[in-house]
Amino acid sequence: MGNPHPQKPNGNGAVEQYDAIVIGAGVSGLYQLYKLREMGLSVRAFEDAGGVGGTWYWNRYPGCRFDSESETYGYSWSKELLQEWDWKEHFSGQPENERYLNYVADKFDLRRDIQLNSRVSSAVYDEDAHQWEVQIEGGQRARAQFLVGAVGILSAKYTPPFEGIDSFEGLSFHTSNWPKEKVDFSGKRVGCIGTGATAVQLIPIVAEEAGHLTVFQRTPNYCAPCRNSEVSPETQATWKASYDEIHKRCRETSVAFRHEFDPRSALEVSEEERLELYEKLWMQPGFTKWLGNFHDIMTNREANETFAEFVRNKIRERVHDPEVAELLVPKDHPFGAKRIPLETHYYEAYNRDNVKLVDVHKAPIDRITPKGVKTQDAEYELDAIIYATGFDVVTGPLTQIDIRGEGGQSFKDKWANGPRTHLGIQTAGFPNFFIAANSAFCNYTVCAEMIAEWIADCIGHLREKKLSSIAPTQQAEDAWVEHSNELASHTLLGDTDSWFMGANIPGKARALLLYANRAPEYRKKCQEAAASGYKDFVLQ
Ligand code: N01
Repeated sequence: MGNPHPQKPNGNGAVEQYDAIVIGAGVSGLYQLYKLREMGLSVRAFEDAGGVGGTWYWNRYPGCRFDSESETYGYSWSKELLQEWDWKEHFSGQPENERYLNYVADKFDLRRDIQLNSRVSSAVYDEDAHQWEVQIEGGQRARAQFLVGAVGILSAKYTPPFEGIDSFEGLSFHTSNWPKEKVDFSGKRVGCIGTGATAVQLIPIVAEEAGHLTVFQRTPNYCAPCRNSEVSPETQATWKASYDEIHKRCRETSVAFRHEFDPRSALEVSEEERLELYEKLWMQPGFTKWLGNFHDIMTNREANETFAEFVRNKIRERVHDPEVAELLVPKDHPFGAKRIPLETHYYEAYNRDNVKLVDVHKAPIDRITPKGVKTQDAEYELDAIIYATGFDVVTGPLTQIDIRGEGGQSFKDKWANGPRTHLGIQTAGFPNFFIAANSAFCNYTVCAEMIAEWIADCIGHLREKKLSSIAPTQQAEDAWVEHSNELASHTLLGDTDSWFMGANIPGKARALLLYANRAPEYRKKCQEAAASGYKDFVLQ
């Protein structure tokens, strides 16, 4: 069953009826749509963007690429797809990633059930009918028994509410809403606000092109070399011959990457041995230096400090001006308590004559003026401002939709102090509403696939048993929140102001937004919940 004109929103007032509605056509949404359709459900995916791909549609800024190894980020669920797709780079760039997800949409004929340019504004649960009714901006309405929010965790962009922001006479961009056409910065005076993972990818490229680049940094990060390279035909062939093992490995490691923590403590080996490992890790691509490091760098401040200082010295070696280098060296938080930006020539950008680093921790941004950025001690005239200022993570993508559960309760109110779920997937009082986004600390696709499969199995169970709804019990949800907080308390994450803690948005409640357990443990808990016959859920 399908809408004959899925690209064209229907504004005629009729309410369309489906078995399931998926919000979002990114990595999670595409697979969820595929899974549910395979089970014979009529499904409609509503996607805000003008194309599929989610993150890889919106984030078109120069330098945007995976920080996961390409061979572990691609979907694992189709052997045919795995054999057909050639990754060009070890850390594939946005254009290729967007092409990949379009290829998937075409190969599995997903487009006929995806309606683009359709932003879901509200979703209301009808308790009598056990159905969700969603409204699309513009007035279109659709109903379904099951609603899946596949909206991602890093999709609600955040721009600080600087005074005067609309008065700027030059060009402005948020990195997560980057134009499709190439932006020409040549000869221009460009400002970049923010130095998170996004800015770290973008700065070296814009620095090469712009007449002048001013970087407004509030907090420096521990950035580690990405060491990206092209994939040779031999490596491609090896991957294709060993995808089963690659995916098996990803399912076994703590973080669902090919890396695994070293079981030794950083403090139990000699300094020489420690440095030898650090140098070895440093030379390797990707997150090895984080996720292949001594296990206790994430839990013990003293152990962490041994590697943090190693990274600080690497930064000092690369930046010529010692004052600039010291500004780029993080001292206020442990290594790994924020996501580690992977970089290519990031620190060298600050050795260029046309790049200036401005410390907006010391003198914060006061306002945006028609001519540029005014900090508390100077004004910077600019032709373009890039806001690399991040996202309202995990909660933002869902709370910006007016979701109403049993008794008309507001999802936004329920999540006002942080996410409240059981297993990260369902929330009490919102039956048949599933969250298909990987909010655990692990490789995005690997965990997102597992979650989409869990949701599909759960819906299959309901249909088989002829049940009309499922939602976790309040006790199960409370226990899950407590368990998540308990796990977080054994890490160094809570010590740091990061998006992991919701601390990047002024006024946002402080709570760990991701589930800090080992990926296999998380999978086991999800499997046990289903195997128990969903005993922690209310089934009707
Ligand atoms: O966002 P961020 P991001 N005045 O929140 C600054 C993923 N990702 O888009 O640190 C001045 O990390 C803010 O300063 P501070 C990845 O998971 C993946 O860079 O709050 N500055 C910070 O420097 C990543 O972690 C890839 O003091 C202000 C910056 O803006 C996540 O997305 C690539 C400010 C925001 O950094 C988010 O990264 C890119 C203000 N008022 C991103 N407000 C891959 O490689 C904010 N800032 C796959």
